[in-house]
Amino acid sequence: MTDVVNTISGESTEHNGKPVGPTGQTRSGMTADALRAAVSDHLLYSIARPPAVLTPEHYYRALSLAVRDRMQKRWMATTQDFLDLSSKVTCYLSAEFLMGPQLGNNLLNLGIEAEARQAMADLGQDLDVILDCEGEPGLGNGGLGRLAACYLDSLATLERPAIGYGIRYEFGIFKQEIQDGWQVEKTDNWLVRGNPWEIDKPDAAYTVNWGGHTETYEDVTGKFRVRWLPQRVLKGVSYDTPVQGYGVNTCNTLTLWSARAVESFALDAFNTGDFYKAVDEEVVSETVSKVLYPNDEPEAGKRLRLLQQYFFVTCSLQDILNIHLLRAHLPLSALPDKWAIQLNDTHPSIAVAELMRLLIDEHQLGWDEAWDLTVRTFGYTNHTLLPEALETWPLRIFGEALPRHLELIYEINDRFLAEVRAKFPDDEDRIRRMSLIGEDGGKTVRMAHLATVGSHAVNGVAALHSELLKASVLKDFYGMWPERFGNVTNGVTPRRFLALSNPGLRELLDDTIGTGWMTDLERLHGLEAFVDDPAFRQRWRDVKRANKSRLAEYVHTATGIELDPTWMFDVQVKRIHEYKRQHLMVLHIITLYHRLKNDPTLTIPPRVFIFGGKAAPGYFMAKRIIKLINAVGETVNADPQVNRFMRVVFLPNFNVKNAHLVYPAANLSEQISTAGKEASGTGNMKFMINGALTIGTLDGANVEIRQEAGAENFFLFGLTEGQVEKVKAEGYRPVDYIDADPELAAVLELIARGDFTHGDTEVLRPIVDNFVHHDSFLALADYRSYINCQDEVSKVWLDGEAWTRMSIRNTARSGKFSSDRAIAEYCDEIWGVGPMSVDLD
Ligand code: 26Q
Repeated sequence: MTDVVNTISGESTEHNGKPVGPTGQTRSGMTADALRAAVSDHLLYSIARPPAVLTPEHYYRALSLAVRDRMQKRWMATTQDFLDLSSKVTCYLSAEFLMGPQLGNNLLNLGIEAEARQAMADLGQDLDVILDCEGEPGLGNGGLGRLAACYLDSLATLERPAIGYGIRYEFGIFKQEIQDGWQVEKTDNWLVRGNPWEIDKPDAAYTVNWGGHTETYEDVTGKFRVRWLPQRVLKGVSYDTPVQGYGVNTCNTLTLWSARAVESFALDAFNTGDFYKAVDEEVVSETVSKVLYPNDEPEAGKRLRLLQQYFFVTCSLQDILNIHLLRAHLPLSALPDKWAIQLNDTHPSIAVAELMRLLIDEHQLGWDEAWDLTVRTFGYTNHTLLPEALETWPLRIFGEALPRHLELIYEINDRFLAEVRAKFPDDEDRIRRMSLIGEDGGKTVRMAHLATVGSHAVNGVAALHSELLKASVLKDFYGMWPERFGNVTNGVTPRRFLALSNPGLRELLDDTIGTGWMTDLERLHGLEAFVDDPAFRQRWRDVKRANKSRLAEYVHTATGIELDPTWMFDVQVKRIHEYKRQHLMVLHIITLYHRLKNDPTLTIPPRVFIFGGKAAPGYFMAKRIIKLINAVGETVNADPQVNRFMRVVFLPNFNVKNAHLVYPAANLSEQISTAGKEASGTGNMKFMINGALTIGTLDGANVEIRQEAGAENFFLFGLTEGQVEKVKAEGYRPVDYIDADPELAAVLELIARGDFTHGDTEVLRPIVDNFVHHDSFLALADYRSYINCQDEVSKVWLDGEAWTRMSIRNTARSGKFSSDRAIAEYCDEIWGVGPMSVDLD
């Protein structure tokens, strides 16, 4: 490798004798030559390793830095534009952003994939190997965190000015290993190998107060004011990551806050000679952004979680106000005209009280004006109806941590309840139901109520979910302000979940309908014209087959299990939860096992059952379900009588990176939650876009998926939400279903007598007991309908041509589920944020 280095700029002007363009091109040039020179430069100046020791990992970092350089001008131009221009900006506040690997996505969005491949080849490297070096920042639990990431991609692609605000957890969601069939959690120290995408801004720091008490005082004008005297002070520093839109100059920002000790605090201790107290202080402060909490944790109601939420919310709001005042010195009264702040579930809902505090205590606004600005600025998206998942904080914990906020919440509540009384006189029961303070058990602060009262728009994430929201958990609020309630059905980005992860299908689409689908997914409808074209159907099948081989290879490496890519790939990947009913899918597997064992002459269309997903470490039943899957898998896979027809795989550590291999390889997508429990689901959309057929209940976005696909292209089973409620109200008795269905009884008996656990009858007893005595999510009530539906699936699978037609139609009709459509709806109906095209000059 020989580079000619320009002695003034320090950048290569020549590489292996070839010119790379004018000086400066190594930072921004988009040709293969410029990229190659840029990577060489970074290997020398940023990675600082001699050629003899370079590994693909080093090339990964050098290429990533070169790609980041290429976003820099766009990034700064975008940022400068929204400071200069009067465009309204969306701020998406989310405790989680599950971004996934960045390199491939950034190459795609910048339009330089081929150039990068060539550049790396010139350097003797395979781009795919380089891409595989990237780990993933696991800064989210699942759907909600990934949705935030898809929305950032769409906001940038639609040229909407936006900032994502969240937490830079030092440890993301744990890494899952499977040992002896059990989930084992390993810490995810994702930052150890550095993060080439972020830029730290130590100068952009905000103070965060905590604990202590409040006092009143008279200000210079004689006005009565409140002062918060905190017990602890720390600060948040920002780490910014560029979010490049596809095919546009817009490059937005993801700002993640990291907690630090306040220097002056540490210094005080140091000066008095107590060096160790100073260090201690630092250690305690830095724990705030240390670790992401798993959902479904019984222990999640921890003080530290509240501190995390307050920490990132106050830093974000201070940043917003700071930028606002910088923007041509706008008055605070213009806040709602220049900013739309969206609360991703209740996790950032303390923002309602915090903005009030900042406006009143720090910026001296009066209550009425502050409240008006607050409500007009915030929107709230709800992601769950499960009562146990609705966030509440014990009043004592809340008041000790945020004494000023508790006062503000009392005041908000008093004024709000007065409004309720005016509209619904003599209805004290309604007052109790709607109060921001819950009185059932110990007193609590109800965060969903706070978010609803403090926002001008409240939405659910699928049509059914938004209806149920209005009819159940937020019913009284809907009665109060019907105009606030709406729906925005979730979407997923077609860049990552089609173009990037399914290059075979991408090429077929480009050849068939052109490339416009990437930013206008409705154009997939153009595929309908090719459903009857046998050559096209053959290519469709070839793509799917290749994707299945790719996944099979990965499964073999990860688990040692061999898969035949001609078999049906039947997949359920998502967090493990009883309401999602992974155990219902296991009952189907055991049913087939039982049939095959009882009838040696029986043949069935061969299937691979693939599971993936993490269980919250403290969720007992979810961890048993993983054990159940692996126990059944071990038995099935080892039995020559059945393994000719079925295999069971538990794919360890399901995450965004390996999801890229999973969705494109699926024939059948399992979306089998109890109706009324899954707010939307987004995996269901990723499968559909990639041509899988869905077997599902009428839950979440499945309802709309079926509407779009057509009932004849969707395998429907199970009780509806209304029927579920009715069965429960009438007193659900799982044993009645067992007594009425000998096959179900036999299946449960196989588990109970230890057929999958080497005769051990204890390991899976909690699962059997749960089925028989509780079954809170009505798996047994839906069992027969599910099994019959699966038998129908197998029948259709036998007709390969019919299946292919249905598969094509599913993709062709999946356009609605693009996050571009969802973001356009948020922008038009909630945020009032229009496009701002960014000019590089
Ligand atoms: C709360 C308190 C303390 C600790 C953790 C949490 C916590 C963290 C994450 C609670 C919930 C979550 C994540 C929820 C989530 O992912 N919900 C899913 O959101 C998707 C996007 O809208 C929907 O498609 C899914 O239906 C919904 O389950």
